[in-house]
Amino acid sequence: MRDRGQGVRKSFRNIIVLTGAGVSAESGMGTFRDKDGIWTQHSLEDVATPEGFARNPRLVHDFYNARRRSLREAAPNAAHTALARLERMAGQAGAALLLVTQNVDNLHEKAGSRSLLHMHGELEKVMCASCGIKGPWDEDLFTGTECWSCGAVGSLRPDVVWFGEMPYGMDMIHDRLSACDLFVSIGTSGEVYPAAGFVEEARMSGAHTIELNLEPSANARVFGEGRYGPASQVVSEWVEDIGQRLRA
Ligand code: BV8
Repeated sequence: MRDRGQGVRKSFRNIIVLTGAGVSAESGMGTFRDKDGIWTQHSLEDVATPEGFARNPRLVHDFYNARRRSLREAAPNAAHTALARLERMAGQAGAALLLVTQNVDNLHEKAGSRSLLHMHGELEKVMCASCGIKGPWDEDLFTGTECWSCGAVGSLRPDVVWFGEMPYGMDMIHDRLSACDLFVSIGTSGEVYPAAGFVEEARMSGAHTIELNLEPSANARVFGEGRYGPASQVVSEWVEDIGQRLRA
């Protein structure tokens, strides 16, 4: 397909979108490393590691119960709805799109995204450390809560990936990164691995890489393109642009 005077216009066939806490900031969900962020109020080691959970499960349950409760009031913002729109436009254009989120909230689902992978797990899911069962959970969790399957007491934990634990879906993510021609990172500081390394993998596959963030992230210089400002604005504008290229 030829651009008007800008050489061959590439319409994208394999799109990967990575999101972080910044995409949910305007929905009232806290980010981690911004001023007054979650990690300024809680010690990451105490509430987001297996060791912290073993040391003080009550503290960890209180931390996640508060975030699960705040999720009930949260609604998707324009960035979430724009990404759900992008998924539909990509489908109509015969392009594949995978949305990988580091977020444990359910705002992408609420906005209509379906091709979605929660690599750090989900706030509204729990798993039993005794029998391994996993399931939906949208109320408070306590050290005395009994597993509905094996009856163990105190073995239920949030189904989220803590530091030192293997993120979910890594095989699929690496497969898709090796074939992607467009990689977009939205609302993440680029401080947490392996997610922060995805842009390098995408570049190695020859993908066009873009960062959409409030401000340049730790690995901003690795991206081919950057657009900065609140996600509700920057993501919506970018989806409009890409939508035209997909329809071309
Ligand atoms: C792994 C859980 C290996 C749920 C999270 C030593 C020991 C062990 C591991 C390590 C180590 N050193 C390094 C590591 C690796 C470690 C790591 O990267 N540590 C960092 C801190 C250095 N990673 C891990 O441990 C990972 N696992 O490596 O396993 C392994 C191998 C084999 C076998 C077993 C294991 C697991 C990492 C996952 C940890 N869990 N969350 C929860 O409570 O949420 S991470 C946590 O950080 C969240 O998931 C969050 O999504 C993630 C990343 O943060 P961001 O989303 O980027 O949020 P942040 O606040 O940082 O930034 C927000 C951005 O938004 C900013 O840029 C801001 O400008 C922007 N923004 C703000 N407002 C807006 C906006 N943008 C747009 N619009 C706005 N309005």
